[in-house]
Amino acid sequence: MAIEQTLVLIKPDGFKRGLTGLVIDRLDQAGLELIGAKMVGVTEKLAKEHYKDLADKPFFPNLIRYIRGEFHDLKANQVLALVYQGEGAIALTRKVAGATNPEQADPHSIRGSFGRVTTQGQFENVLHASGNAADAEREVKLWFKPEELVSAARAATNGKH
Ligand code: IDP
Ligand code: MG
Repeated sequence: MAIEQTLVLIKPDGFKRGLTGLVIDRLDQAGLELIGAKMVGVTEKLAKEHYKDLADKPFFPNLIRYIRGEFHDLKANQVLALVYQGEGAIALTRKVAGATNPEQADPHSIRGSFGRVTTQGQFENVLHASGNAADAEREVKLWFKPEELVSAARAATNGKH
């Protein structure tokens, strides 16, 4: 299996409910390597670009509000963006995360254990995990500069530091 990189976001519900450490721990336990991490203020532009494939869905406007922290009283810079690397990292991260709808997710997955469907029908599912290789490549580039990733930094200094 190929070494892949994948984007994980701790969504505002996960951040607000104190699940950041649990998500990182589960991904560590799965054997994934953390190669990038930063707190990000999610602008409307970034949110819409990230979710552009869902722009025609009825839940899109609320999805943009959700990822920007508007339902969780979050200030700026409160989404934690992470990049994980490893063999089959994309599918492995999706498995640890669980299915999109928390009500249908494996109860042992993060979303199955801690996600919820709100009375407005929004899926609050704790984390984002890239869906496939094309999405992962696009999303890692959208959220991180190459030099913000450990592997790139290591290559750039040629092992001298
Ligand atoms: P994913 O996050 O598992 O890849 P996507 O289909 O890419 O799922 O949808 C992105 C996000 O949009 C989901 O994580 C969830 O927060 C929200 N979402 C997806 N489908 C629905 C829906 O049918 N109702 C409400 N929210 C949804
Ligand atoms: Mg997706």
